[in-house]
Amino acid sequence: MDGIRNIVILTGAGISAESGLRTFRADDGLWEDHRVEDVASPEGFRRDPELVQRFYDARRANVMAAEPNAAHRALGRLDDAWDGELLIVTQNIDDLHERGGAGRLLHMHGEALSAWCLACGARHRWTGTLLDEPPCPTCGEAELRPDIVWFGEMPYGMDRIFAAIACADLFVSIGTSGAVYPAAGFVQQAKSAGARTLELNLEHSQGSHWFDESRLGAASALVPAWVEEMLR
Ligand code: BV8
Repeated sequence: MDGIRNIVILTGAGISAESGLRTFRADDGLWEDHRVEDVASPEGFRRDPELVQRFYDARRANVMAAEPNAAHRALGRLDDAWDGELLIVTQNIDDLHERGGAGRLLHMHGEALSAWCLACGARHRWTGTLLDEPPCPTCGEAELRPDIVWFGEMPYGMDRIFAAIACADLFVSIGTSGAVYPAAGFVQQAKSAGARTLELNLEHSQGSHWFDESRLGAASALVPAWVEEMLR
């Protein structure tokens, strides 16, 4: 794709599905077992913190047991080799992009392997559990919550994301249903910034009509092929 210097890539649960991490809206999706507002909202956390801590302790254990797949590794190769601007914006809370070699990465919905202290505001890499209310390593208070952006909360890094989209030549969306905002609105912003838009997904997403091109299939096949094209 000639004339492309600045790339923004948005990823969702679909890119980690082949690593064994459940997506949200599939028949066996995460939201099948839990009402979103019960486990992924500040209100739900106030109402039943044990339910929420148990939910994310299980997600954290699943993330640590998972391995990056060919799609994560291909984006790691692109990140190494691409000498233009590149930003991978992920909605995923897993660390498979990092383990796949990506560095120019932003977790807009937080990270499973991070705990946030509500008493002192410190954030800590966390691989254990939070259900047992461990003390904060900085202030000692037992006020740690998952460092996750819940519904109704402001996503992380919005300024950096909007700035990257404003000067993007190419916007690529991988493995996302386009159901959750503000992420689902990025393709429109990219389009109005004059960027070319490409979707790589198992099926058409809710925002498919905004993309110049949609390639349907598994991320582990589509992403390495697309990266090959970009680095040719
Ligand atoms: C906010 C962390 C104010 C938790 C998550 C405008 C209109 C309507 C509603 C709103 C609006 N603006 C805001 C809202 C409210 C709300 C929202 O969007 N509600 C929806 C339900 C309508 N948004 C918010 O509350 C956001 N905050 O708005 O704050 C604000 C806004 C702007 C600026 C300032 C302030 C916060 C939302 C974040 C919530 N936290 N995650 C956790 O992970 O537990 S969202 C969570 O759900 C994910 O992070 C992700 O974002 C979303 C799930 O979507 P996907 O990742 O796409 O997964 P899904 O299962 O849906 O789809 C998978 C896709 O992959 C499918 O298409 C499938 O075909 C494909 N696939 C499957 N396998 C493969 C594959 N593709 C390729 N290969 C495969 N193998």
